[in-house]
Amino acid sequence: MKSVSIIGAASGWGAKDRRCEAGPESLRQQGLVPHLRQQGVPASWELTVRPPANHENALTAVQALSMTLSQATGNAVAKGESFAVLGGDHSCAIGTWSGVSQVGGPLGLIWIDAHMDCHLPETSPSGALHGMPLACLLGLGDPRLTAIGGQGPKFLPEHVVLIGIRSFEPEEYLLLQQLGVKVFFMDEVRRRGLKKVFQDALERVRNRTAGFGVSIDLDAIDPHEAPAVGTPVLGGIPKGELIALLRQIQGEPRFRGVEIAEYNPFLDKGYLTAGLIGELLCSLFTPQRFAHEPYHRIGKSVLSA
Ligand code: 6HN
Ligand code: MN
Ligand code: MN
Ligand code: MN
Repeated sequence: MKSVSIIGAASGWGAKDRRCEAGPESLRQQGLVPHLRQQGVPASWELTVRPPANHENALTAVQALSMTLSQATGNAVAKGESFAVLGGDHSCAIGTWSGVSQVGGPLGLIWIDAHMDCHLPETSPSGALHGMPLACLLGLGDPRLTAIGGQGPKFLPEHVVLIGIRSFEPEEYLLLQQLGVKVFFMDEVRRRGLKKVFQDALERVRNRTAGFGVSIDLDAIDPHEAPAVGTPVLGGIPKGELIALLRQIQGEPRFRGVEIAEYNPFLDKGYLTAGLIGELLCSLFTPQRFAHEPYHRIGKSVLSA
C-alpha cells in the first residue's frame, strides 16, 4: 500500500481569523501520526510549509506558501506516495492542487465545502483569499496565484465537482455556471442523500482523468460536529455519512490524496474537530482489515504519555 505523506500548510493569511495557521502544528502535537500508524496507515509527517516571515501583504504570503506547497505535493505524487495536506486556511488549495496537477494526465477534483471559494478579487465581499482558491485553480484571478505550477487552469471544468454548498455570493455561482462546473448544493444532498450525490461526483472526476483528489473544507460538515472553523454555516453534512463514503475511495489506485482545511485549534471543543480529522484520514487510508478506533481516546493517551 502507498505510504502517506502528511504535509502541514500553516496558512492563515487567506482568512480573516489568522489563527488557523496553528492548525497543523496542533494536530501534530495531539499525536495524529502515531494514531494513524496504530490504525495501520503508513503515514509520516513530511514537512510543514509556512509563509515567509517578511512578506509584503496577504497575497505575497499566500503566493510564497503555495509555491512551496505545490513542490511538496508534486514531489509526493511523483514518488508514488499518497498525500494529506492539513491546513491552515483554504487558500492552501492553490498550492496543493497546482502541484498535483503537474504530475500525470488530467486530474479530477471533489471540493467539499459550505462555500464555493470561487471569487475573483473584483467580486469578493471580504477580499479574503480563502474565498478564491477554486477560481485560481480554474485559471481565473490574480496572475501571481494562477501562475503557480505553470500558467493556466489546473483543471478542466467538467472534472471539478462541488458538494455541500449552502453559503455563496451570486457572482461565484455565475462564474461556475459559465464555466460548466457541477455544484451539488446542500439542499440536493439532503433531498437525494449524500451517497447518490457522491456517486455522481466520483463518476465525473473519474471520467477521462488520470487521477483525482479530494479537498475537504471542514466547514462543509455540520458545525455541531466540526466547530473549529472560522466561517461555520449551520445545516452541514453529517460527519458519519461523509466518513462512510470516503471509505469507498480507500485503496482506489487513482486516488491521489486529500486536503483538509480550515482547522482552527483555538475554536475546537475538546478533541471534537481534531478527532474528526483523524477519523477522516483513517476512513481514506486505513486498510479495511484494521479496526477503526475513535481518535479522541488515542489523542488523550498520547498527550498524557
Ligand atoms: N472558506 N464567500 C465568503 C468570502 O468572503 O469570500 C466566505 C469564504 C469562506 C472561504 O471557508 O474557505
Ligand atoms: Mn468553507
Ligand atoms: Mn473553503
Ligand atoms: Mn480513527
